[in-house]
Amino acid sequence: MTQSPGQGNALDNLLTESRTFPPSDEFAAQANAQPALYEEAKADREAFWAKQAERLHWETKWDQVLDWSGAPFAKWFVGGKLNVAYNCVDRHVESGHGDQVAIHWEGEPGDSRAITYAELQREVSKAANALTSLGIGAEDRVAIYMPMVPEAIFAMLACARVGALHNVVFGGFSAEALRTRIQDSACRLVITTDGQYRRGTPAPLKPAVDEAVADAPSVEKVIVVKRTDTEVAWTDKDVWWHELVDSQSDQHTPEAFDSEHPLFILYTSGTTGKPKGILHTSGGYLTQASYTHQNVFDLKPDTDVYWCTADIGWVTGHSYIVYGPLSNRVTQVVYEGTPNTPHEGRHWEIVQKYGVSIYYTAPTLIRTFMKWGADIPAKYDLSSLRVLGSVGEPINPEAWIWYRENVGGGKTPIVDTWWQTETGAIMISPLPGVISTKPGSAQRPLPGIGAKVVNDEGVEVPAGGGGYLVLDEPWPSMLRGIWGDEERYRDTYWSRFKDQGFYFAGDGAKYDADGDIWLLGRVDDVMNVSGHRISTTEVESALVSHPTVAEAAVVGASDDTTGQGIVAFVILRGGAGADAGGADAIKALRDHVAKEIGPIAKPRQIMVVPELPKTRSGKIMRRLLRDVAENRAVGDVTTLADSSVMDLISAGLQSGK
Ligand code: 6R9
Repeated sequence: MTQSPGQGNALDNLLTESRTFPPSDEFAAQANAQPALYEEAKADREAFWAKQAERLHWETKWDQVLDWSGAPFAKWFVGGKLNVAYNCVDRHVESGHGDQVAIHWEGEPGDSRAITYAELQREVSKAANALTSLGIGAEDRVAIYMPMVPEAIFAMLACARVGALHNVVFGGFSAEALRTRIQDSACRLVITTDGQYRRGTPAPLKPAVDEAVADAPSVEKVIVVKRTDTEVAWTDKDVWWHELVDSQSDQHTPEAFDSEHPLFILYTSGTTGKPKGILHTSGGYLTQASYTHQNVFDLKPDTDVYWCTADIGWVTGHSYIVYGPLSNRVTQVVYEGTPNTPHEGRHWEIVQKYGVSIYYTAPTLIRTFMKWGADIPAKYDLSSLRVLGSVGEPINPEAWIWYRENVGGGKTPIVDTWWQTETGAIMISPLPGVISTKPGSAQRPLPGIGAKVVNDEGVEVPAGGGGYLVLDEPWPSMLRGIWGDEERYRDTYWSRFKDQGFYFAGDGAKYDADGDIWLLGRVDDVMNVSGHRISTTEVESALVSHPTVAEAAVVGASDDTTGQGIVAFVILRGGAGADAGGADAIKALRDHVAKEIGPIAKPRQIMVVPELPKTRSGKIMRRLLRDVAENRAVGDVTTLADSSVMDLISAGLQSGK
């Protein structure tokens, strides 16, 4: 990376990442998305979305594309009726693709199962009949607390089929987290497993359900899938999946529901302690999930093998494992386990085994792969890969390049997809085959989507300027509110730019000279050092571009002189410990950041640590690092994937002193 001559603002210097990767002629010629898509959407947005909705089967066609008269509560495809599960399963069987594999399921211990669309239809029908037999129907809420087993997907689709709302709770969450999520949406049913595999060993899961349900009187029944054959306590609410579901008829006639019929609630954390139940509905959600999946990943249902490594506990699993892909008649891999069980090449072994052609993962995992070394993917045949995706956080250019070179064979387009639980589907991303990709930038809103970077007053900033990301047009898969809390919905997303009517995403962003959008992390992660706005992500990116650094997390710690000071936590490559972080090494890193961004971004302090605190979805918990940086007692660690990490960090720092 070279530096451009001083432009006054430290941020500008990072945006000198100027490498671009145009699509090959060959890719462009066969791409689903063509440049005209942008023009078409611009000419008439509603007509564009109406055309996209035609990709689905509607029992009754809508009579109005968008009703925004009750803003900020949107109604899309008003008057239309459809069944979401029918669109994801049955219609593919009816069009003659019953024998196509829908899911290549790979269990952590090495067991596997290929599920065709015909089989998926039978499994989902049986599960839907089971729900009906328990009296579960339209508008009822069902909590799903399961590892990545096929029954989790059957359960989600069965809910959709009978019009019940699923509330999927990540299997790594605690009993307490499960209880609050069940209580808030008053679930009548919980679907779970006896246990789940965690790094090669079965761990019990049902005890957490027992604990949660003991305090959640709305729950009438608990369906338990046998996965690990772990001994479980049994209550009179419990029923085995294999006893209840397997005895049902595999025939079930789906009922068409209103386009705005609620499809699911998914809880996500906000700025307060109480998680927000994000509500999504049917027709608009499925339209955008389907459209984005087909165009952003260039899916060819007859030839591609797609793999999204997310868990169904997160929105990425909802939109890009279940609804988008299945509505597009995908053949996909679903993997139950962790990426290093039983070895660090597990993902590449799976890519090779199934000939995966589209692979979608998170930057945190890419950086972990970097840490493990390029020699690991090099041992496998990854030549089937043709599109790579990234989601969840900004991807630093170094990780992007590493991903392209070492996973994508130096040829695959990488789609950096920006979106949120709230947006339901991808909003900002390059379209492969159309846009020259640029490492580190999500680039531009998809056709049909309105997104801008604005300043404090809500005025769009010029090229080169930074500010807040807003969405200035309603979109089909937008959230329809926060479950049971209309006021919080209005406050959180619609009050910041009330006059302009913009949706406030909570992310900082910037335009580069080409007008491409760079996401700079959550606004609360933006530091202010001597009046300069510097994103934690930018400094992290600079640190990670140094050859000795494997991973970095940066926080703004309060500073008497500068307002905030930059404190960096780094993991060195090859697992080098704190002793490798001598004064010279630290100085080299500080100088490197100064060179990459500017002296203003030089960390006040750099600490070498063995691990970083991450949530179960892989997001770094900067709040905890800020506690360390500001010499406070470390706060609540219950949402960490591994709560002992903070002890490791503190111990390492003590001994390093
Ligand atoms: C899909 C998902 C949403 C937040 C979002 C932003 C960050 C997601 C990103 C990205 C930069 C990307 N984020 N994708 N930041 N580039 N490509 O992750 O949903 O869990 O709700 O998180 O994640 O900060 O606001 P969710």
